[in-house]
Amino acid sequence: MADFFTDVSEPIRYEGPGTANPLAYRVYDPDRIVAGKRMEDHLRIAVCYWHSFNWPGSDIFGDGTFDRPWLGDVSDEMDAARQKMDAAFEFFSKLGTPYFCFHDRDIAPDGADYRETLSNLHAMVDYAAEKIERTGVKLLWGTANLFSHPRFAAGASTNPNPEAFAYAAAQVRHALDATHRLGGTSYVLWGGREGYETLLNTLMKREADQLARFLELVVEHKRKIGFDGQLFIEPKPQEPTKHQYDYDCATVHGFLERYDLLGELFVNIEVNHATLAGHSFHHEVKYAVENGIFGSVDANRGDPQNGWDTDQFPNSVEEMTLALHEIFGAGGFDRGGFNFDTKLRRQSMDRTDLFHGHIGGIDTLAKAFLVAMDLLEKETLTRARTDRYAGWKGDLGAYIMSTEASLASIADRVLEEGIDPQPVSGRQEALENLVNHAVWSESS
Ligand code: XUL
Ligand code: CO
Repeated sequence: MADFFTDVSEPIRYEGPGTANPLAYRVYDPDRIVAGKRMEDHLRIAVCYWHSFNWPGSDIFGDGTFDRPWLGDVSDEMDAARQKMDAAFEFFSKLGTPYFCFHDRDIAPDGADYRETLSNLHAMVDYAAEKIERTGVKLLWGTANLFSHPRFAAGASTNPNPEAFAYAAAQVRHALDATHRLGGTSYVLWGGREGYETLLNTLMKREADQLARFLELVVEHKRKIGFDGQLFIEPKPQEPTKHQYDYDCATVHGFLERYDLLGELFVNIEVNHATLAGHSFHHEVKYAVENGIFGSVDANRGDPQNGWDTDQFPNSVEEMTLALHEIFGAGGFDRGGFNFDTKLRRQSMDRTDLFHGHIGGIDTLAKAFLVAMDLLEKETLTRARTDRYAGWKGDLGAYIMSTEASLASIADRVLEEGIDPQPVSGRQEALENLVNHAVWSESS
């Protein structure tokens, strides 16, 4: 089997901040022990199949620009799928990261009918199982592509046609089985078409009921096959549809609560989806962690000057640090991890650019992780937060939260005790400085 990534002959290694080698990690040091655990086991980094190996660098105005020989000759689609998988596993191994993620259609082409599609999938899952065995690269999560084919133009589970629901159910059944077989630690549901283009033709409540029924069936199947991984919903407000039902973490949380699915499904938070929803990534992570629905992360970044999903490689230590502070402050990942749902710019056409993108993103993440762990160890933000709410631990705070209190009894206490609250500083700038000091001084 010929190598595709010939500029890189060995796995990318940690060489430390002083190295001049652009194809080395300066911060990501898989074996470094942080808080009693290897960095690799904390971060659980995955490479995504779709942007890195399926996409030729095309956009809505132009053709593919990338040098991707495995996408070239598709006279035999299964041969092409095997070549693509050879390239993918070569890349995963050379990058030296532990996990990958895939959609069913990323690894196996559609057939003439569903029977053939399924047999393609099974053959490619067998091929992937061999690769996993041989390389030691593991599966973080699998998912089903329920958005590319025209049959899903009006949605998958939320489609007005129950046949589309059934087809989507069949795909998820087999994608979940494949994930289980390949030892995946979780499974993702991203509802790219689970939304509407116009309300003029949409029964919104009916579509929500269908989506909930779909999720119920997935949860039931997960139990039936003994898959002990976690199920994740990936929120995104819009794109490709005008409005998606899994808008953001709070919306997904409300939905899970309404349909009695809390504890069964968690969220996979993508940085650029958070910003499209008008939030910061930090906000989405904090909401999920504090409400018990946090699961996993799709690491990337958007461009603040445009309003679409640019899926760029993360390069802001600060943006990542604040979110990682919440994740690792709450104990880190269970079955999730950091999946690089990232794509190169269309002009980054060389195969080696794929290494540069991932190496920079992974070092950014590793640096943010070290800064977050430093902030946590020194309790810089956690102590400031606890102190700010300390009053609630006192007599008045406890009384208000107890069932003894009423609006009238609280009002009486204000009069009797002469309660006269004095405003205190929120210390925002002081805290911002402390975060910056940690970013600047963390010595990796
Ligand atoms: C789309 C997106 C997807 C999901 C998996 O914006 O993020 O690639 O991560 O379907
Ligand atoms: Co994603």
